[in-house]
Amino acid sequence: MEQFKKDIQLGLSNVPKTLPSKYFYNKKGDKLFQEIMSMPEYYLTNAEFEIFSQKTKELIHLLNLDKERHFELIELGAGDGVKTIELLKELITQGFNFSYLPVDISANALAGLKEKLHIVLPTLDVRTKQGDYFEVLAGIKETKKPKVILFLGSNIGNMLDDKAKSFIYQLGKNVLPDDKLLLGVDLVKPKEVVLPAYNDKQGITKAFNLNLLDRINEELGADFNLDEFDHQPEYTEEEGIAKSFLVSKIHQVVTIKSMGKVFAFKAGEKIHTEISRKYNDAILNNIIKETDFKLKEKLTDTKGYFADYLLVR
Ligand code: AVJ
Repeated sequence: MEQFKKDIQLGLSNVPKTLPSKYFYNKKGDKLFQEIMSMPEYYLTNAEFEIFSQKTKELIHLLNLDKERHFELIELGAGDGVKTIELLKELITQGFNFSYLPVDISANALAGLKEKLHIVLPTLDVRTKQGDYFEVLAGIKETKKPKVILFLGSNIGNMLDDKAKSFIYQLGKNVLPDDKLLLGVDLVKPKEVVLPAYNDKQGITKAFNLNLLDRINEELGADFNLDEFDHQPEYTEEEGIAKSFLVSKIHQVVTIKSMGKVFAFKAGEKIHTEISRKYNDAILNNIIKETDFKLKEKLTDTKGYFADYLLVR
């Protein structure tokens, strides 16, 4: 709560104003994101699901795992696990000896996932881990078991490249030298495909973005009028970064009671709430160049929208 307050205070004092995208994911935000993932415009989910369901055997082959040795399959930000279940099923069918460790900040999401896995894959050893990714990884490094880390869904895309660099570097510090990383990323492509994914006709993405203000209202006692803000996505293929903004429709002043602060918004003033980075080999190579990870292989969907990169050292 205190951190939330600090981050909001800092973001709204910035010029231009910003708010951190990590705060999208409260209970309502989790639900809205689930809805986003099933919209026709949000091609990312289907594209990565296609890779996991159609190229499962190839993926397992690339991972080059030892059937005789128990390993840990760790998923950072596991969410609903729909894609991963395709992989889990095939690993079980092929007789691999492993545990699945979904890691998430949301205890809610983990409980739902565990319940689902218990029904669809009752023999699977599932050990949910709630908390910060690095804390969790540091805690399981000691097991000395071989590890495969999954970081899917282009979740890394919410980080600026410098942040992504230190994230992957940190990841490397928290696993053993032979451990593998499977990184799912959305690929750079024309705006005709990308923009609708962040600006759907039903307005779900808009509601997702506005929910941030609603959360500040509820948790910090603010009086944002959600009707007075618009949702605005931006993207150019040249830059390769989708950006989401909330735009104040009018000149207005918002009070955040628990902070004892007021913030003024000019008509047309934007709050930057999210980046969704898109990638290609060159962008990713630049990100990992100062880490000891290398791109080993990539699997893409038939449309070439999305890629799962295998990174090894
Ligand atoms: C969960 C970060 C991959 O950036 O595409 C979806 C979040 N935001 N629609 C993305 C999101 C708006 C999503 N990630």
